[in-house]
Amino acid sequence: MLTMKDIIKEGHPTLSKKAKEVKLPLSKKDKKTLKLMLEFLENSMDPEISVEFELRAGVGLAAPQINISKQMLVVKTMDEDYEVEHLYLMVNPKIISHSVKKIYLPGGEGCLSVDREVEGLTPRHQKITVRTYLFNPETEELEQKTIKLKGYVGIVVQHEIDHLKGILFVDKLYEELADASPVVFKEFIIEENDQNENTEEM
Ligand code: UDB
Ligand code: ZN
Repeated sequence: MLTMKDIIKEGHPTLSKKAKEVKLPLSKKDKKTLKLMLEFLENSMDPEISVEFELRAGVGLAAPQINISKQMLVVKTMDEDYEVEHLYLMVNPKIISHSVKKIYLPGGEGCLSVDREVEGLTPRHQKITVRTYLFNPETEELEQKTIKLKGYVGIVVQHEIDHLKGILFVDKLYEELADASPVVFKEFIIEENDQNENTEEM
């Protein structure tokens, strides 16, 4: 299994390099890497395993972060309404179009490869269209797809694709973003209106 020791940190040259395109069909090793990356995200979200191995709760991981300079990434997260789970094991992803409108995480981003508190906001496209191969870890099938993503999940995918280009979120920090909107999470709204706590509708 992967632990935080396997994740390289800011300053490591691999994090600043453009990752290489993956040759298809996928090798056994590349399939193994994708599955290991998914297992890390799952372990990091498991209440017991994450505590035992001191894993930070990860929503996305790119292969360069485990010092494999190839265009592979895994994302596993909910959308901002906690309604749909998004699971993507991407190979050779490319953003083929995006909205002009920008968004950002109001608390700023973090990164599994950045071990310090960083202040500042990172602008992201509100909507992206990604042309990619998607790997199914159960069937081991690889399928070329074009997927449209928006909001929080779109931010996570843009953060991971940046890793494939050798870019860290700390390279794109702004004190304020006048031309972008904050992503609003459902949970945050409920907490701010505590007279409505525990109401089912809304
Ligand atoms: C993360 N996790 O995995 F909304 F249960 C971040 C870290 C850096 C804080 C571990 C995260 O945001 N977890 C999270 C978020 C929730 C609910 C929840 C857990 N990444 C991935 C990364 O570094 N990939 O390279 C950083 C994110 C910041 C913006 C997008 C990715
Ligand atoms: Zn990151």
